[in-house]
Amino acid sequence: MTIFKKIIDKEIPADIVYEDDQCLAFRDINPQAPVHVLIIPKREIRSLADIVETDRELLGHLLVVASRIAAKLHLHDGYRTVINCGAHGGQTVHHLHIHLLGGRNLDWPPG
Ligand code: D5M
Repeated sequence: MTIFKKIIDKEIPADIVYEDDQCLAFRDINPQAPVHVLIIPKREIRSLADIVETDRELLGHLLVVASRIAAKLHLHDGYRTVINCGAHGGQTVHHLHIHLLGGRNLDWPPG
């Protein structure tokens, strides 16, 4: 079980900004920008490498939610969404999550 599953189950606290039956969004504990939110499916999926065709609707929903949260948090000048996958992608928590970063000018390319 990952730390994110414990957040979903409300066993440990998080600064939740959005929740519905399929997903949860909360502020990253180690923010890399003024706004740094993680959007996660409630169903346990390890990474983007583990998704299957039937996850299509859920993944689309996560992106719709990311867009809505960005608007709600006034990221009118833009923002970035990132999915780290596996060791080379820098994934440290093995529960699929979308990073939503904004509130400053973000560098490109990432390190
Ligand atoms: O990103 C995993 C992210 O998860 C990383 O930015 C820290 C964040 N994190 C880890 N534990 C917590 C808790 N308890 N609350 C909020 N955020 C957390 P990755 O893409 O896997 O490197």
